[in-house]
Amino acid sequence: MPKITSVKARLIYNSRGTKTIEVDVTSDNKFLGRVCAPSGASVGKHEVVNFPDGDPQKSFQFLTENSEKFLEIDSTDLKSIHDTIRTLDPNPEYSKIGGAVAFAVTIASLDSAAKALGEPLFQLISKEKNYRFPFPLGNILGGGAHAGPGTPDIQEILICAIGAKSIREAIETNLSVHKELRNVLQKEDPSFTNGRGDEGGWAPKLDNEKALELSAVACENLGFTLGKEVALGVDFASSTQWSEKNKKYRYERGGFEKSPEKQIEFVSNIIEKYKLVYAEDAVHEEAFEEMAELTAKFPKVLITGDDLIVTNTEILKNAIKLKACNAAILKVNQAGSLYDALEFADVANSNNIKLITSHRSGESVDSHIAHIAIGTNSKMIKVGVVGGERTAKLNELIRLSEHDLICGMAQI
Ligand code: 2PG
Ligand code: MG
Repeated sequence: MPKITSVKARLIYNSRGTKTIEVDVTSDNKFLGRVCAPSGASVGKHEVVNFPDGDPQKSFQFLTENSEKFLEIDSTDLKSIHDTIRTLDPNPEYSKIGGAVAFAVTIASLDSAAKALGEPLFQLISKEKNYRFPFPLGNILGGGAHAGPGTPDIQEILICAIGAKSIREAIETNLSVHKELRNVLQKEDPSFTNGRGDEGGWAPKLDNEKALELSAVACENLGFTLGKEVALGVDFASSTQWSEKNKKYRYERGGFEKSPEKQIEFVSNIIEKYKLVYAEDAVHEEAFEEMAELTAKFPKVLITGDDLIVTNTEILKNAIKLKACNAAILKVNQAGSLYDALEFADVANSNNIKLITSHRSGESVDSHIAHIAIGTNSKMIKVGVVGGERTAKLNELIRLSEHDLICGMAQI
C-alpha cells in the first residue's frame, strides 16, 4: 500500500482572489496529490470553521508544524488520515486546524493514493461499484451574496439538462442556455455589460421575477420545454434574507418583506410557474418545519437543504426524522474532512435523500468534486456553467466519460 512520504502546504488564491490553502501530499516519494481549499460567500451558520480566526496563515502554520504526523500513513486509509487530523484538533468545528486543512489533506491523500494505485479517485471513494454521471446543475444567473447591487435577491438561477443522455450532451445543453440567456438579457437591456457573478452566472440589473422569466425565455428560444429537455432550479439562499429579529424575510433589492407563511407561498408560486426541478434553501437555515411543508407539497421537486443541513450527519438525521427535505447538498468543506463527508453521504444514500455534490462560490481549478459526485452516487453536481474554475470540473467529467466503468446518467 502507498505510504505518505511528505505533506506540504502553501498559501495561494481562489477565484475571488482571496487567500486560501493548497496542500501537496506525496506517497512513496513520487505520487503527488494536490488540493486547494474552496470557500463560500453565503456560509451556513453551522458549517465548520474554514480557517482559525478566519486567517489562512494560522492553518498554514499549524499544518506545517505538524506535517510529519502524517508520514508513513497508508494514503488509501482515509480513516487513519482523518483520525490523525482529529488527534491534532479534536474540536468538532475544526477551529484549531481549520476545515480547509481537513478538506485539503484528506482529499490530497486519496488523490495521491489514486495515482499510486493507478485507479481513478472516484473508485477509491465509492462503496458501491455502480457508477453513474450526475447531472450538472449550472448557475446561469446570479444575485444575492454572489453579485452586486441591482441584481436579484435570489442567489442563483440554475439550469439542468434533465433530458440529456450523456454527460457531454448535458454540459453542452447548459452552455447553450447560458449563451442564449446573454442574448435575451442584451435584448431586454441594451446597456447590459455582460457582467457575471462569482460563479459565472450573468449578473443583470433585474428583479427576481424578471430574472426567472428571462431564464425561461432563453430555454424556450432554444426550442426546449421546461420540465422536458431542461429544467430550471433555484438556490434561494433564504438565510441571506431572513431577519431573526423581525421574523421576516427582507428582500432589500426587491424592496419587500415576507412573513414565513408568505415565503412559502412565494416559493411555491415560483416552483409551480417555472416548473422547477430543484429548490435549494427555500426557507432559512433553521426552518425545518417549513422545509417539511414544502417537501410534502412538492414530492417530485428536489427540495434541497444546503445551509439547512451543512453536510452535517447529525443535522441530516434530524432532517430525515422531520422529513424536512428529499435532497441535500454535499460540500466537503462544510463538514471538514472527506471522511466526514462520506459518512454523511452514506446516511443520505441509505435514507433516500438525493445528493447534490457542490462547488463553492470561491473555487480553484481543482476537479476532485467530479470524482466525489460520482463516488457518492450524487444525482447532480452543482458546478456552474462557465469560468475556468467551473469548467475544470465539467471537463474532468468529460474525461471520465472515457471510462467504461461509468454507465450513463444518474436517475434524478
Ligand atoms: C451555495 C454556494 C454554491 P457559497 O450557496 O450553494 O453555489 O454558494 O459557496 O457562497 O456558499
Ligand atoms: Mg446554497
